[in-house]
Amino acid sequence: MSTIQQLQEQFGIANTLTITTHPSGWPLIHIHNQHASAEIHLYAAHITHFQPHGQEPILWLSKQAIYREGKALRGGIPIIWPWFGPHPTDQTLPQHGFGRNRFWQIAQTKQHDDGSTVVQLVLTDSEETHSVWPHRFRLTLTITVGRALEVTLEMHHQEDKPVDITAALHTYFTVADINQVTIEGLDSTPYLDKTTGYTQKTQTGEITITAETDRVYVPTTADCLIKDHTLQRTIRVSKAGSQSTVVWNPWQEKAQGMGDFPDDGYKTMVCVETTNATAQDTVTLTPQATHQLTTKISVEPLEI
Ligand code: TA6
Repeated sequence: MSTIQQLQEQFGIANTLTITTHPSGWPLIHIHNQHASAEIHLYAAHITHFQPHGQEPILWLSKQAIYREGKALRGGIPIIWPWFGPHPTDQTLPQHGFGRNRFWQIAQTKQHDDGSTVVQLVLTDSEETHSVWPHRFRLTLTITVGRALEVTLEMHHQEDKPVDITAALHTYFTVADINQVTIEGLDSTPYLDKTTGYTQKTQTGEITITAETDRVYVPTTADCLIKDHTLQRTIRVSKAGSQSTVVWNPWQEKAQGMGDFPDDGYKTMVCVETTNATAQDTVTLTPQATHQLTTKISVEPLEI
């Protein structure tokens, strides 16, 4: 791997993008432009921070996140790929695939005339990934940091036979007080309730979180609005290339059971995930095909 100095020389952007060593020893990209600040680890292509100027941070990152190779960071935007949840046939393989616990490489960085900054990271197959998933691929994550944060996961299948993919941009959002949050955009949408053994239900009205919540809404391509009545702001989550949305909060007991999650952390976070997560919305990549999964995150004033 290149040294931090080499990465900085090759990819740094004066007054905007620097690459330093995080206390974990891993390379960390810092962006500070006219619109926002952001931080991105090369480990897992993990965006751990996004904050438009004048706003509280948008992404939630656990104070107890574990920075250890092979383990996913708790918070930010884990890249779930090429399977969502448990592996469909082999329970010995890690939950949520392997995109979120490998080092990625920087392909390019650039500055746009509108003041936004782009970072492109790649992960390709290797002998090591073949031991977990025997397929050839190229993943490209394009991150645009402007007034909004736009993240596109492009998956290029490099084989002669089709392959099935489920995936997620498993975004953890910061909220001031989960009791003062409503999530709009999924009214009348069917969902699978993972807390009751994947039973099929239908959403009525807005979502409020008052207990463990783990739902796959499918089908939906709608924007979600996370309305934070304490911070008086709305986070809009728009998406493309996605037919499902996952809403997750572990609540008290599950939070206590996770070593990398503060006991009271569930009060200040909620995941609203841009996904293709079920048999119903699995993406089948034909030979040499490409699929893009995009999430766009922006902040608006709260309108009730
Ligand atoms: O997306 C929701 C979910 O699949 C939940 O079921 C919950 O387990 C969460 O992701 C976190 O999973 P992780 O493997 O990161 O602990």
